[in-house]
Amino acid sequence: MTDTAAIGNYKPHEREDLTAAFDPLHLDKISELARVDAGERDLVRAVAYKGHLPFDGEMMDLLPNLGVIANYGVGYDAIDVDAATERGIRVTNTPDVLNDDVADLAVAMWLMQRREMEQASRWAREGNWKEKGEYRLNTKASGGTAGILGLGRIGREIADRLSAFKMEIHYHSRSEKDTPGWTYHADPVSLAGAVDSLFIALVGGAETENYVSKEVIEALGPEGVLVNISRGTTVDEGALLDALESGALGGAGLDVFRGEPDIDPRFYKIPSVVIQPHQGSGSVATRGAMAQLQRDNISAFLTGNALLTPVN
Ligand code: 8YV
Repeated sequence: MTDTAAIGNYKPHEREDLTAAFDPLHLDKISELARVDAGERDLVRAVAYKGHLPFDGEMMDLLPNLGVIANYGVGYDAIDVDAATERGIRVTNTPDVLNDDVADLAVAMWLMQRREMEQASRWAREGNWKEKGEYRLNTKASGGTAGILGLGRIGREIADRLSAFKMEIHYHSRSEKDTPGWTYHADPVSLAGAVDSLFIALVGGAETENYVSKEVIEALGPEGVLVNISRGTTVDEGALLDALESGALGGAGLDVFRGEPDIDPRFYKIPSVVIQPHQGSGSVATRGAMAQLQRDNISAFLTGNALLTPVN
């Protein structure tokens, strides 16, 4: 019997660390909660949550003594925070520790797409270099104009990296920031029209659903590239696929998709798209830091101390 539940697709070593810290009840999916004995559910005060399946008020009501949901991840769009707040449940996330990895992956996908690195690598492995000579010419990456959609912590890390690539930085955010030399745009279409590379670093959830609309994609245009490391829900994916297939958009680097991992198979057939399996934060070091921060938030709650990274 335990006061903690670990819910989600944890890796074996993460499970072991959670077991050593809290000896929690382990569930792979939130839907399994309903099958847990009510007496056992009544004891749960803390949930270590991982994954993107919705954790809504109905699920929270299955845990009448729940006090904290500690999310493994900076994005907590899977958790209904309003429902949690109404029930007096605290929510925490894992900000900052993943900024470097996610920004690195954004820039890497951008370079891969512009320089056709995936195709060029395959082409060399298939023996074409020796047989046919030089690989075909492709698109220069450095020295252009970059747009950052959502200038939060990760957006800034991307912009800082792109500055080192001699890019002119433009951005759109909820408010104008104190960023000398960077150009603010009051709306996303204006931003997309001013740049050749657009990086999406928005929060997920209802407020940003389809924020990258058909108009934004069209404004980016046939020479443009769209990079998304936030959430698939931020993009009108049907419009994105249509634009990529017709050449109305030059290319994309995508780490996130609607319905992932069961993504739209149309993506697999488009050579101008770099696909990554939502691995932005996926280095050993960063995932270790995220898991540690999640456990530290739970420990703080259970010992009556201030939460380290509260959301509500
Ligand atoms: C996931 C993420 O948490 O932090 C986020 O918001 O999307 C990722 O780091 C990770 O894939 C585990 O689900």
